[in-house]
Amino acid sequence: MTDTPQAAPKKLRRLLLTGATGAMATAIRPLLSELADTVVVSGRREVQNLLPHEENCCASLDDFDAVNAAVAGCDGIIHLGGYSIEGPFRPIQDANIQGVYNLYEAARAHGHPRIVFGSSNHVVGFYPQSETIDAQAVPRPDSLYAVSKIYGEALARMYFDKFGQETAILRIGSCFDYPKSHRMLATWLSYEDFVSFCQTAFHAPKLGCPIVYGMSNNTRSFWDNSAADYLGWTPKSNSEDFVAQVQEAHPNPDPNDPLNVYHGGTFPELPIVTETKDD
Ligand code: 15L
Repeated sequence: MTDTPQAAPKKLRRLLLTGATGAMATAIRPLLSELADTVVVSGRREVQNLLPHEENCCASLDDFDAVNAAVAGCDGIIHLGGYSIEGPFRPIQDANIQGVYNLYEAARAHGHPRIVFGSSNHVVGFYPQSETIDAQAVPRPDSLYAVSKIYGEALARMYFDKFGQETAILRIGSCFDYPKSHRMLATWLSYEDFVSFCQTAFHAPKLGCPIVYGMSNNTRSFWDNSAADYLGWTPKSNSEDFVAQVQEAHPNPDPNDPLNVYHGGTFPELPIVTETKDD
């Protein structure tokens, strides 16, 4: 019996990773050599310890010229840049409103490379964990940060409808090395599954502009991704492998703790931050 030769996984030529100095990007960077020959790592600061497949490109998202230069020549973009937690409005506005507009304008100027837009589960953060929702559910943002992500999702949709710019909108759950709470047994997304999602998004025959919840193949979940089955993404990790570890760390979860009440965990209870350090 002869082995059937396996087709080599498809690769991009030049992939842009924004937010490259952030924790999630730092964790996935080594895996991105599977996706592209060259990865342009972009953030406000230079990335230290460049890997052999990487090139540095400093760009603050609110600086169009810098973003435009980073996007030039790329055939795919993973957008993890921006303000990724709740905070004062001004920096959220600079990075997640102006910045995302700059990114889409640059993509329009450079041939519409496919984009994986890192949105957040917090756009539906006010839903109770007792309710399972799909991508059609009306957003219930739990923070200014989440509202800015809804803007990004809407912008992606508008660029798709107007210009055919394809984007995979990934409402990332909790992308860490392992689930750290009972909530994360539902929201956890492994690094490997994130990267396999990007691979799928870049090479699906037809991408469109789907909204997908960024979670692994968790047995427990409060999100339904069946509308995106056409993409053929099959996440492989399952948080169930970490149940004992989570239970040991958090033996008696309080059912009234917001962490165990809302999809967004503690975010619904966070205050509005009205001041920045510059004020
Ligand atoms: C997010 O959107 C944050 O960027 C991340 O720090 C986590 O809080 C994550 O959501 C989560 O909900 O676990």
